[in-house]
Amino acid sequence: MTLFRRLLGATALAGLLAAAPAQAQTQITIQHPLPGNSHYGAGALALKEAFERATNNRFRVNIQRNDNEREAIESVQIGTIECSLTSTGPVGNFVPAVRNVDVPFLFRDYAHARGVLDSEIGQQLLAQFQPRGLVGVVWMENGFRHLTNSRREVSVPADVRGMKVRTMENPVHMRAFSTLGALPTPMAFSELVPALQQGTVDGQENPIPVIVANNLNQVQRFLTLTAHVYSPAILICNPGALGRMNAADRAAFQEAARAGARANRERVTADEASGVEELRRRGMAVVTQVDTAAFQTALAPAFAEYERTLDGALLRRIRDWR
Ligand code: EAX
Repeated sequence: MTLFRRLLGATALAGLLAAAPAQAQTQITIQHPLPGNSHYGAGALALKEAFERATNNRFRVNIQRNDNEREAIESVQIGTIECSLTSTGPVGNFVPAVRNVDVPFLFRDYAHARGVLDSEIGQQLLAQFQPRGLVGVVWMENGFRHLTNSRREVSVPADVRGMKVRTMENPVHMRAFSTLGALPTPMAFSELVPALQQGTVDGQENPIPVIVANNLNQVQRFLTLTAHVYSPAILICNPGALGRMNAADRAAFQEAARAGARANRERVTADEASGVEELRRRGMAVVTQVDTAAFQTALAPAFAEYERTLDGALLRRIRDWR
């Protein structure tokens, strides 16, 4: 075959390949409310890298910031985005059973919380998402929440009396703060900083990783290490989006989500180790001597209500988990 014919053949083939569309990547959008340089950012990025690698880039994971968690979950429900990485803050409004893990002082420490959520208890809660048109893919972590405010040092329940405290859109948390005599004001995270700047609220509560990542030291003077509630996070996805994956890709996505959860928890652990010192360095007055027993005693009426209105048996099972 002459050189000319061979060149002609090669050009035609190149032309054919160029014309053939590159296999379209399937886009998966994950929204979360925090900066990229955060414990949520770390989790989402690890998931992205693991899933794109496992699928040879047949899938592309787009990570977007949306600091209105309820809105993001609604978008997952209607399918305008595929997934949301969110705290359980507003999740109980979609899957009521999740409110059980929002009870203050329910978890003793990180090992207890992570153990329960990774156990059958956590899996049974995830299974409750399907009937609500959502998929609970994996538990991630926000962290133990602490109170900050701009008015005074807080170390006992009486110190929060009459204080306007921003809470998440979460009736369990709101009940706790009203029981302490504070004035809980529920709002999305997107509204928090303006509300603190304008004095609409005096205080708020969040884990150290969130306070550090969002520079809340710039709008809050006092930090009290109340650790009053463990704040789980969760990756929630649209059933249709996951249903369109073949079995191997679905398994790869689940494995990537687990890798994301590991990276997220590692970041929380790291932020917990350095965050309080970092906030002191940024000028916050940190109260470490907190009368936790007094807060638990003051919350007794709320605990009694949770036993009645939530799943009392599940709460006991979680408390007894070892
Ligand atoms: O999930 O709303 C909140 O205070 C949450 O902790 C924050 O959005 C991270």
